[in-house]
Amino acid sequence: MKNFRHYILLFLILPFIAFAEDGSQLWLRYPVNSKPRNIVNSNSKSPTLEIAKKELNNHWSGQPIDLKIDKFPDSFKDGYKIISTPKKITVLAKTDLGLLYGSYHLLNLQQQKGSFSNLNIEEKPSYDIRILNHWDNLDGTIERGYAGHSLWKWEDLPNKISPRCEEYARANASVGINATVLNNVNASPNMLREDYLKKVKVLADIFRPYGIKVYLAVNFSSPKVLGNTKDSDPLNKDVQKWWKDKASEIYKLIPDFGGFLVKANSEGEPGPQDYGRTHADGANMMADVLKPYGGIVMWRAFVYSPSSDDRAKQAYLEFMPLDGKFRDNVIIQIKNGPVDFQPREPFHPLFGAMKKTPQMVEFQITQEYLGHSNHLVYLAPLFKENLDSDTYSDGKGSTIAKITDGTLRSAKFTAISAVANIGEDTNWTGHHFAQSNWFAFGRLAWNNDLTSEQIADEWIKMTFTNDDKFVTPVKEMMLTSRETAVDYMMPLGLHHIFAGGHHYGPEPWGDYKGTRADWSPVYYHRADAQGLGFDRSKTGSDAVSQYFPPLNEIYGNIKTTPENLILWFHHVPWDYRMKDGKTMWEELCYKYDLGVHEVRDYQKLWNKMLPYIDEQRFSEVKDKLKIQAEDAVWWKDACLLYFQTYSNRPIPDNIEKPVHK
Ligand code: GCW
Repeated sequence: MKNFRHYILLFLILPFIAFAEDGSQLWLRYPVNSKPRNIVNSNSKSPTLEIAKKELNNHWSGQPIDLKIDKFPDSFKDGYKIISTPKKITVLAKTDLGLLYGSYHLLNLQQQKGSFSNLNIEEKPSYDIRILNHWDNLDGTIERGYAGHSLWKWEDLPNKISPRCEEYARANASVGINATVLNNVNASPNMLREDYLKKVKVLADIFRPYGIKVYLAVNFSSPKVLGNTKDSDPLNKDVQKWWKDKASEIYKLIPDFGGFLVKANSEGEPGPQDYGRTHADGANMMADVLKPYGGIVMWRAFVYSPSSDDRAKQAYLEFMPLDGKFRDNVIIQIKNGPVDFQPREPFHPLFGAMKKTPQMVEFQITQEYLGHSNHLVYLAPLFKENLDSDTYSDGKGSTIAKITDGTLRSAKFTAISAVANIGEDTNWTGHHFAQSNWFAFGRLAWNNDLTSEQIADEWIKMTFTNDDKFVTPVKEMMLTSRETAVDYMMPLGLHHIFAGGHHYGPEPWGDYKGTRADWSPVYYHRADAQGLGFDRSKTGSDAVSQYFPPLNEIYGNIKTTPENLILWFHHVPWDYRMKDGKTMWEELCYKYDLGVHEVRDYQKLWNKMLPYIDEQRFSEVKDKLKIQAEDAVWWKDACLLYFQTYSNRPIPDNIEKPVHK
């Protein structure tokens, strides 16, 4: 009898479990066939193909599908073709993974209510390696993670495996992400201990059928710490042997291991410079041990020091002399901007400048500097702004996209990376809309020609609804949201005026000159009685000279610098006339105020959306928007009241007066 009651209870709650609207399903809300169909034919058999078949048999409601391996040139990579008639669909690819990607393409189209009777699609990825960087620590915490603890339960592995690991792989495969760095670039040497490698192997085995290769961030001092070598000098034979043996140990466990990501001589991490060696000496030593197995080294260019006159210049100064000195399985991983994932930065001047060294972009999906998981900020416009930036390195049209995807310079392999925003929160990313940033990175890594709008459109339809009354306004909100965040945080090229080490709220008054001048907000905004902004022109730090002509001239001249970067490159007088006739001070007030109003508009817009979606996600987003609106006012008040102590000018009358004192 008791059992019977349990059954009744289960029956009653089942629909709620199946349709839980807590965001855990991400964009993978494919309809479930009441029983699996048998609609897929294929001339190949592999765990990857089995996944493709299962997905289609469970979720596809259209015509029968043939999945076929076919002959394509090597350049087709993980690409696929989809051809259809009203009676049948054929997916063709060079590899099983290509067929899996083609299958997800169909399911995604179905979600967007596309038509399938006359398809003629050909897709191939822009980049070979489409990689997430997790900043996950071995103790389960995540550096700059705002969605709970790490998905990797190191203490449970290798014996107990969370089902979320496979769900993670599936979500990534559905957007074409094919690689992951499991651990923080501030890497613990323990990551390379034998017991941890056995745990890593288990994850690699789960990810493999989904086409995802595992990489590890490694600590440069690992040989000394783990192997008791005298030092970790890359030219020390014992050190080289230690790495060689370690590589062999790794590849025995994980034959398709991807390689190493290295943060060296950056923010206190060890590196080759500790022994008077260069980044190239360090990177090449690792590249040599990985080479026999096909592994690569992603060597980060994120370096700066308190002694530098302008942090934005240092990576260029350190890396340019090394151009052409790296092995061919090394790629330099460069943050999109020269300082640090700010709401807006110009592109990093190293892009295009190292002509003999492959380069890849590092974006940050986790919103370290964009309101953590509290603010709705859709990042595709930021990613696109960077990828579409023309560096002029090889003449007009030398965009970062073309430099990094091999179009402009032939490359042995190409890659693109981003710091993940994923954690064990039910909805994976903390904010429901932060899922769109994971999705957007994957989509752009697959096709860097897509527009932010296309990606938002896909994501909204897959994640929420196809109803135009929802799609159109919400898309508009997403597309403007990055500029809105810039407006209420750091308009006109202001940067790094965040509070403390957490980088959440404003602290333009922050002055850590006694300890680290280069972490002080005052170092970046340089407000004084004359004006505001960092002079990086010839009269200042001359960072502009690191850009190719004509950009060095354009950025070097206050008149031609785009106004959205004017305070990045110039110390601008408070009464300087902006293009719209306002003074710089008035423009600053106006931008902060605009940001606040924009968030309030999002609140009003969102309030009307309940009829189109579920109550749970509606109210969770609503609550987050409330925080964002309050934070926007906090930013505006803090920054305007502080800068006013230098400008000595009134806040214009048509602008909402600070509510804070
Ligand atoms: O953005 C800064 C972060 C650090 C981070 C570092 C880096 C992993 O504040 O937390 O460390 O950059 O990218 O190495």
